Amino acid sequence: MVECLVRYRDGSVRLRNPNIELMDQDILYHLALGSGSHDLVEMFGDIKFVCMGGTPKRMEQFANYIMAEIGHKLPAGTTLLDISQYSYRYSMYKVGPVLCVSHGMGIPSVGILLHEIIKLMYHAKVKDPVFFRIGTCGGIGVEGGTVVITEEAVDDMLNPYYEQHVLGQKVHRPTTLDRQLVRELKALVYSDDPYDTILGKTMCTSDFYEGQGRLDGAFCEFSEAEKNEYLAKLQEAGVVNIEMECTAFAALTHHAGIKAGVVCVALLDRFKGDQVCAPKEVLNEWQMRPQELVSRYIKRYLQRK
Ligand code: R2B
Ligand code: URA
Repeated sequence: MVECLVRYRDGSVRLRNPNIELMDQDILYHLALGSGSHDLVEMFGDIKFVCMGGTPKRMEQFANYIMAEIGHKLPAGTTLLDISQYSYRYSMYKVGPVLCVSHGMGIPSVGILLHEIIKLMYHAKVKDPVFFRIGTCGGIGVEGGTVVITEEAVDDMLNPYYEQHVLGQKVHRPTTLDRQLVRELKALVYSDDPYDTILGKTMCTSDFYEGQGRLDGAFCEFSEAEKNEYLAKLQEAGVVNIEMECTAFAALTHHAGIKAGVVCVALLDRFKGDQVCAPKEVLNEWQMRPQELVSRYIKRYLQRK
């Protein structure tokens, strides 16, 4: 029902902000794009998928990977270009219908990006885009290398909403993720994948160290026993992983009527430690796993067309 309110009948993204259409132009400052300076319909009108992940390098690598997977050819003599390079904030690559964007670390960073990417979808008249976050996380009783598809995103108080402070008021937006998308992603897990892919609750924090109960930050004022008790409490509540963006990602996409999913690979089991000590080659291989799953989804969609 909510979708009817926030999307046009043809599936194009409708902004819940009457101010934007009254503006002469809209400068998407952190993307180094603008509705006055760029033909956004021409540049982005064919987008179907927006894939976000933390680092510029990972998203460039995903862009190259998805290009090979969907058999997309760049025009002769051209190479992949970071469209937002002159923002010096985020990196963005377009591979046919797939937009690959880095979101940085944490809610403020992904939140700013989402405002501008959702407006980009609106200006470009994109229809029914699907957004994915392909990221990393800490596992709770979950081995390093395991892929987690988020069923429910909760904040660090286990609330299923994203709290933002607007004009000095607390605003709560539900972190609703598309259940069917979760099922579809799960159905794309192959029985012979050499790693586990699980579903569960993802907790989002605004800090990597104390905020995730780590003993190895610059400060720590709790014991190892207290840490483990806390993790056990999270586990009991159904939390299988912790990261730093999912509540804002889920809430803002839902508020915009956009279908979205979160797929992360665990870098360690937090019951076993706090430091990320897997070798670089292993981490690189693990980080491919969420990309593989999302790539299967994209390929299946494109094959059906
Ligand atoms: C996962 O990894 C980053 C912290 O290392 C953060 O962006 C996240 O959500
Ligand atoms: N990202 C996080 O936010 N936490 C971890 O433990 C690992 C990656």
